Amino acid sequence: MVETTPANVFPPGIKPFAERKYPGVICMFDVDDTLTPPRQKGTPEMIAALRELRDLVATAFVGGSNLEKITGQLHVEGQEVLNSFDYCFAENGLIAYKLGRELDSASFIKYVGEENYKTLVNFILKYLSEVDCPVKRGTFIEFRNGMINISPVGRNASQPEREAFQEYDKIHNIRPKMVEALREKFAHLNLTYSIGGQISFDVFPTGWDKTYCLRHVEDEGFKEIHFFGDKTYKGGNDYEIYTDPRTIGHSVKNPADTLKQLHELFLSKE
Ligand code: M1P
Repeated sequence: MVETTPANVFPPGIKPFAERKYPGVICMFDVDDTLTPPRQKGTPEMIAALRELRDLVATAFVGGSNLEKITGQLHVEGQEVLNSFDYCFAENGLIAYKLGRELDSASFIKYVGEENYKTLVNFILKYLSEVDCPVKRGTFIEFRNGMINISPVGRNASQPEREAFQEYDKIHNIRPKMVEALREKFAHLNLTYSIGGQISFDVFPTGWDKTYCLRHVEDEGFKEIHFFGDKTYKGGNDYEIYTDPRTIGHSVKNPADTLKQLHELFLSKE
């Protein structure tokens, strides 16, 4: 059931934002290659650091993936991911939780309409049938709430198959070429194409990038919104939120670098 949060109801043991060491500060994190290796689980060290951080500032993750994948990556035994962060944002914030309660969201299919969507899917499937890559697996289009995700190799690819595709794509530019074709053919739909991972790209209405999640934290009046991400370069899926005037952007190389920067900024100041 979708509920809006009329008031802050903090779970037992979680301090209200105003009682944390840095009230008015929130740290938001991309997931893949910022908190965890791509599509893999976070280390115990990272999970412990995030728990410690939550005592000092408000915390959030903002991933492009769907909620199931992200919670799988951040899950630790005996701890519900939705209760481990103050805000949880999947699909760029189109799926949103605050203090474990689901917030209202918009939908990709309602935005584009069924007829346009069918035309888009048919074009994509035809295009992919003519693309060559080292192997092909299943689930070439993943339909999500706030976006679709398109993968030429297929989302069922194993880890070695993912890596092989990524290397192949660096040489053959399968994804950039496909994005160009879609951009040209579907200009009227006002969509954004974002290559955020190893084997796929996301497609969503323009403006529904990671800055979308910022509307969910507006009512708290945070004075500093720190965002940490690895794909902060133009064209990367962290670029818009990293450069947004409402955030203080931190570009990281990998999860180890995120930990290093967190220690410099907040944790070692304890
Ligand atoms: O979080 C970054 C991206 O992670 C996945 O990409 P890939 O499977 O290509 O590595 C996807 O979930 C994608 O939507 C997401 O943006």
